[in-house]
Amino acid sequence: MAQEILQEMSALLQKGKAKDVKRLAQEALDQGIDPKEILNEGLLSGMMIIGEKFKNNEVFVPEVLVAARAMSAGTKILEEKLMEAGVEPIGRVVIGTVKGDLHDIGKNLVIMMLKAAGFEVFDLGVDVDADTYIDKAEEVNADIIGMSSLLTTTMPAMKEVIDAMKARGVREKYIVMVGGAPVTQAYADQIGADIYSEDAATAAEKAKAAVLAK
Ligand code: B1M
Repeated sequence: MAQEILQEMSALLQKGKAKDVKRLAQEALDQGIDPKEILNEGLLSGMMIIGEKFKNNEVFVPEVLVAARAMSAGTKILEEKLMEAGVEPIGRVVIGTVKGDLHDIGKNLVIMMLKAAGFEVFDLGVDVDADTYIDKAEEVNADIIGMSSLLTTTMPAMKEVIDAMKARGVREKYIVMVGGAPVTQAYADQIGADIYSEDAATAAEKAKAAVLAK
């Protein structure tokens, strides 16, 4: 019975049916299913499938965004119960698109995959300057600072953040993760970032591996 409702939830999430996912999440809670099981088997499992399909070009941005909305709808229903159940995040990520850059679709996909992987995520939005990243990371005791850049002209802003971290003496406190269409592993190495990934699913995998290895 529990497996049936969770499988249905996962399938509906993959189709982006937010209202149905929300309804089933409530039904599952009402049936007494553990919120952690609902999160893992009903929501995250569906999102991971979408993430893999996106990586393999089997689905595209619109499908991922509607699935993300459906996941948020389900997660909201579970949030309170999950807090009560004491589900600890695996780590905290402060993330934003760098100064001068307004592109946020890719960043939002990365956020979704990070949440799906169990991270607590603090989204700073777009056009984020160095001090804002660092101040927030200090405030929430983050593990990772994530930066997205879509323009060749804004890529240097990533290095400015790393330089500001060094100047404030906090570079070693945080794992620095970078990405965005023009960013490459070579560029990430050049500016001294810790993690580069070319897509959202890999970003979440690498982030998880990095905090677990910490
Ligand atoms: Co812009 N734009 N844009 N744009 N735009 C590009 C990036 C461009 C390549 C288009 C082109 O000319 N072919 C070009 C950049 C050229 C360059 O620098 N080499 C460009 C330009 C020039 C501009 C403007 C300057 C145009 C103008 O005004 N003359 C302007 C700049 C505004 C600014 O930022 N200051 C501009 C504006 C815009 C819109 C506002 C219209 C809109 C953005 C809407 C929004 O984001 N809310 C827009 C869009 C949509 C694009 C394109 C078409 C699509 C970008 C996108 O969302 N891709 C883009 C062309 C293209 O890429 N084909 C383009 C889908 C997204 C899922 O992929 O963001 O790469 P992506 O994210 C991936 C990975 O990169 C990775 O994971 C994601 C998912 O797999 N990833 C990370 C991303 N961030 C990561 C962070 C990580 C890890 C992985 O760790 C922290």
